[in-house]
Amino acid sequence: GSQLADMSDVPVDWIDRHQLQRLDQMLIVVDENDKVIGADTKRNCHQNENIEKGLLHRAFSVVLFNSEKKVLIQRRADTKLTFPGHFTDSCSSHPLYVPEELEEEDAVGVRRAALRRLQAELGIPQDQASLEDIVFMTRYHYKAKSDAVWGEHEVCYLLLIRKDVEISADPSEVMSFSYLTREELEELLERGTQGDVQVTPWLRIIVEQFLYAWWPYLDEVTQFVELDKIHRV
Ligand code: DMA
Ligand code: MN
Repeated sequence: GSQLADMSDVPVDWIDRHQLQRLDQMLIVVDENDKVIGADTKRNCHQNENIEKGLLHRAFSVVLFNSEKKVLIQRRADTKLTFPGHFTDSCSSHPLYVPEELEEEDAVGVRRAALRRLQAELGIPQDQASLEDIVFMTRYHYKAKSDAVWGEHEVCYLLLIRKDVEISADPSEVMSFSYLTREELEELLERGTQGDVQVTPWLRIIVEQFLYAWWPYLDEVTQFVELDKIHRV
């Protein structure tokens, strides 16, 4: 009946071509101490079947504050493979298994990857954010399912930027974005808890485990830098 007619309207390739192509990118496979042990595709790294066997990859999250000390929050595009339509941090992704992004001295490889994605996802012009603007704060190790097939299992580098930038977001990555005060972010997480909106598990981790503590001290935030620690969350 009408059920079948409705089904035929659902596009089979609901994941857009852009996201599909990105599934072949090679990510950095690490052990629980963030030591590089190999490479695997974005596709394999994000399948729960592999994650359950222990597959773990390197990732980063950028938290960008503007000069008013508001934080940039984005809503993921509906075409994202994992956590579509969820509210999340300013910009998250993965360093690739290429020499420039594998370089570990001063976390420069991860910071290069962050710059690459800030430009691609948020359209931040090259002259408005540089490697020096990106502060590596700490790492956390977490696992989270998106649905029955896809999920995350990462050692994630938490990166901080304080800068006023121009944004022209790529709609195939980002549905919308806004700058929130601490109170507004708290409210967003509460709406997430109530089930009114969807919030990525890593946004909640970042805010509850780190940002609430750092926010009052943003001008002296380097006191919270932990170069060797990996938080297990
Ligand atoms: C992956 O983010 C990284 C974290 C910290 C979850 P993502 O799914 O936004 O990556 P990408 O934009 O590369 O698809
Ligand atoms: Mn990932």
